Amino acid sequence: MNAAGHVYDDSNVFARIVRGELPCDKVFEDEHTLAFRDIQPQTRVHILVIPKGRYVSMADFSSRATGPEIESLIRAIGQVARDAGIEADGYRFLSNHGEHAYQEVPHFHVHVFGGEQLGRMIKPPGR
Ligand code: DGP
Repeated sequence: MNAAGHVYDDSNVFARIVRGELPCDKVFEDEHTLAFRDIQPQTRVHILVIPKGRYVSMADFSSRATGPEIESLIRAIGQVARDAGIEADGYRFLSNHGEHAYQEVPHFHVHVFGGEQLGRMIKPPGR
């Protein structure tokens, strides 16, 4: 358990990508951050931006990450959107945190969606 009370699972798929044990379609990398295409894209452009550090979720990252790690991740989101050519028409970035948001991979990640009309914000099931 880390200082924020989160248990990081080193066998999660993004940990394995960061360690180079699994391949990814990389679009950006610097000292702190990696970005690659989602394996099951939900929009024409669907990129995942992740810290290289061992952070479970937004709660963990926002409470424990260093300033340079946070700056790198935020700048990377903007950079991958620019590089993917989706800045002018617009894009959406979001992060699923925990059970209510259906977070599947327990390594903090930000989705970047674009390349088409995205519609309005997602409605919860049944509403
Ligand atoms: P979330 O539900 O927010 O935890 O989203 C997890 C995303 O990760 C989902 O869109 C599919 C993607 N994903 C899962 N496994 C892999 C993988 O091995 N490679 C890549 N590139 N993406 C993956």
